[in-house]
Amino acid sequence: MYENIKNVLKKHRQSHLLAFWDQLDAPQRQRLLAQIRRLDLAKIDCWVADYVKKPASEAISSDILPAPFYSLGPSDNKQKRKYTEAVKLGKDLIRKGKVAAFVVAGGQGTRLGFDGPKGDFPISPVKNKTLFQIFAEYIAAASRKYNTVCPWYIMTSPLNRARTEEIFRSNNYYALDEKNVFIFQQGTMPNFSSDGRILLADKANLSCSPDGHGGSLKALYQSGAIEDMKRRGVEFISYFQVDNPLINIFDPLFIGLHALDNAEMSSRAVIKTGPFEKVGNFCLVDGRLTIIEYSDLPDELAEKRSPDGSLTFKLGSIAIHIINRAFAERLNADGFSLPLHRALKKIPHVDERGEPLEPAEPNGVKLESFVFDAVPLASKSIILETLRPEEFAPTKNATGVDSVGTTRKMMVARAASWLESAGLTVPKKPDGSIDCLIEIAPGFALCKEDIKEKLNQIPQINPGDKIYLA
Ligand code: UD2
Repeated sequence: MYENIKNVLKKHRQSHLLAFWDQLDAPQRQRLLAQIRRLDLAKIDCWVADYVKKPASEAISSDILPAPFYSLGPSDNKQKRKYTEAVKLGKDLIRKGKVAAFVVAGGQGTRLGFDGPKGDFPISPVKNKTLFQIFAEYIAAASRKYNTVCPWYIMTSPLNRARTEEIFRSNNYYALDEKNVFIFQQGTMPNFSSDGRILLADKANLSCSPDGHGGSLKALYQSGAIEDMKRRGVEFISYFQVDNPLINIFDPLFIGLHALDNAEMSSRAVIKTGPFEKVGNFCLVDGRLTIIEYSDLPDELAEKRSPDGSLTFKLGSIAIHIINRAFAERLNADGFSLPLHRALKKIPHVDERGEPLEPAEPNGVKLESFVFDAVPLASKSIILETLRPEEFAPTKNATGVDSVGTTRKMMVARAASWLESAGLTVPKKPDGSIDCLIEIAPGFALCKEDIKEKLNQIPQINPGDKIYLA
């Protein structure tokens, strides 16, 4: 066995993986061999050539146009009827238990200075609820509202699966039924030196990283989540990211339009704040709907303007999708693979003498896939615009843009706008900013329409108040 693997590694120029063999005990040797056996070395040779050794400078097509989309409100009477029909259908599908929630939560809170799964980060403005708790309360409230069971699938990574499970257990699954919460783990990819050698984390273990949120499509299948959905009769997967507490997980209009149009994977969009906002761009590439990440869109296209002065590529992807369960199944049955994206990173590893290295500068390459690269594989795909203040407040950074502070502020602003739309008064400072903290629990209202039924439960709000509506 050992000799055989040694020869195979030599053929693929990865012999160094066994460099410390003589220093390992029997269980370490077994573990290392098991890790090596799981590698698809022929594929890895291609990745090294295509992505690791050269920055993937994929020739970008010259045929790139802005993508068509459904705007916030219907454009004419015909579309108005369609939106009305879609809302009705969407509600019906939720009620019949055909829609599941799916959050990709493999990421850690590192960028927020938080040591743990990002989903455990406390974010709500009054009660300091964590992201996981907010989603759980939303799902519980939607299950009550539609008198159904909305199952929740949670993708973790090897970095945080055990901790995430522990968090859910110790919080009693946030009052959800444990049977309806399915936590699973995504796959990994080996990390490389820039000359294409797989790095060793220590003498007995390969250095690996989560395979990106694109790995979710395989992980859903391999974990048995898809099978579980099938058993429950789930047909639509509502995909969202762990960092966005404003997510409207079950939006009847979005679900209904997707279903009416027989789409396989659809997306929500916001109008970008500027040409280089860090979101994907919705484009038609050679006639196919494609999401091009901000870092990959050539500057001249990013900055291109229409005659009315607006950005030509104005639609930003906020990583909210409806994915048909059958689409995910089909991709897996076809043995699909998504393109890989390369990132130069600081990767701790052991050097050829077995000494641990903690690099101060990027020293290696991580490869990952992006879920939105599955959009062009869908037979049909729609885009529905959404209002940023209603549905998108990503918590990416400790301070500045897309930070803890901006997210909390947007949570208060959305709550205030819902109350104002019901005719209530929210105290403001002379500069127009909101002069109180308001938090609306999902159990109180899932959307602004729900507020109107609760008017008698809302106290008068005075400047400086902290109001929690539950
Ligand atoms: C993502 C999108 C960007 C835009 C933005 C909106 C990419 C490359 N870009 O930016 O276009 O839509 O979000 O907020 O996705 N995750 C895993 N496993 C992994 C990697 C990520 O579960 O291996 C999860 C992570 O926990 C998070 C989400 O995927 O929920 C997005 O990851 P990110 O925060 O790294 O994405 P970002 O900010 O680059």
